[in-house]
Amino acid sequence: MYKFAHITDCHLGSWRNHKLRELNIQAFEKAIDACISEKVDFILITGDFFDVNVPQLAPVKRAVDVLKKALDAGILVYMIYGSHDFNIANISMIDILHSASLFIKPTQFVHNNGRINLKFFVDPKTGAKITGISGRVMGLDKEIYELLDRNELETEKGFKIFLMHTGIKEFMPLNMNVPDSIPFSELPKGFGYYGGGHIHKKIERKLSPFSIVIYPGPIFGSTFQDLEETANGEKRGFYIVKFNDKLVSYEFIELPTVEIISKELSVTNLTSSQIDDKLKQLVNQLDVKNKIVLLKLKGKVNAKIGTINFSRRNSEFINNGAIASFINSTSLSRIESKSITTSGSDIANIEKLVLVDKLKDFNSTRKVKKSICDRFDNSFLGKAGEIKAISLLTTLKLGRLENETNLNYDDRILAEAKTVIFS
Ligand SMILES: [Mn+2]
Repeated sequence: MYKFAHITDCHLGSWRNHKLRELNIQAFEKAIDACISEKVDFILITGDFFDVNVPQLAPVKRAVDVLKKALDAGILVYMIYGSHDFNIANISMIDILHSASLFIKPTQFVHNNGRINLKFFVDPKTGAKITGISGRVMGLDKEIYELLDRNELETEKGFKIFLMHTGIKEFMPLNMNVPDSIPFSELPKGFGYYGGGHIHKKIERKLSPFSIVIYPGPIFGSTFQDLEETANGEKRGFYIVKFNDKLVSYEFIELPTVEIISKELSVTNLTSSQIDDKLKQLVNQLDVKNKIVLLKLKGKVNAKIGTINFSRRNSEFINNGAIASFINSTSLSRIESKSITTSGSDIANIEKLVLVDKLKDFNSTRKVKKSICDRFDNSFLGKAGEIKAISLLTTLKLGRLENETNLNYDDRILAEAKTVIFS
């Protein structure tokens, strides 16, 4: 009897918050350590190994160290790419790891009379026959599925594994919208194991006693939504699967994670200070020590959302021992948001008119010292405010540099925006 592990959607390097980034990498390290102590024969990774195609080097080094550890223990890693891993125009970090033979990419195919023939990679130790299709940005892998010569794959003998980084329409959870999923009919039949990535949820679908489709879901998660779902009971981990010439058994290995407090606050009809009072109350009430705090504000409010000091409340949660705190106000809307009608000669002119109009009802009504109010007014109202608003808008419109990661881009724009605001 043999066994393999199936890990997916590691998104290494994700999270700007360094504690969350660390927890994510640790989850991967724990998963590989478990594979080594369980003495699995090989490991499958089904894409989104990194969060961006050129990640920061610190997480890359950690990833390389861990992959090397598995190789040194005699465990081969088979990996397909996910939509996050690469960029069609450039060389990606994952390509460099592949060039260094840290993993095998079982996705070779040839075009043959308008059809696509996928090659099997035979695992030297177990004889398992592995093939797969990498995920493509914007679901461009769909074309490969459509042209696939399934018959050739289906007649191959042995224990066969198919790796994919795409959803399968029929098997997606009802509440999930995965627009670029493929129909199950596009997959070759008769494989012992279909290993999926891309879907950030754990899905098991038994097709017959000796055939199963499994999406392990991410090892930790890379978005707020992922963490929200973890808080609501979604388990995070990976699979260990046993087989001989057929599928024998499969087991989900949960990776322990930190506790997440996820709350939705309905703040309909409240004013800014009433919303802030609610938040202060939570700061005092909740035991957040070593937990992640996710607060989502919902409703139509009477408030100027911009005047609520969310970052202050976030830091208070952190001071009380939270690992990370996020107050999400993107679902809030104003009861009567005033619309502005204007006309101008070009975009820049219209933007300027809108900003000037908006600035008219902008003032420092907060309960702070007069000297601070005066400084604020001198800097943000009237002509000075107009210039600041326009240059801030210009800064926020700056594009990403070639090969700049999301993280570096965000940091640069934030730094430039701060310079505009505080100059
Ligand atoms: Mn993913």
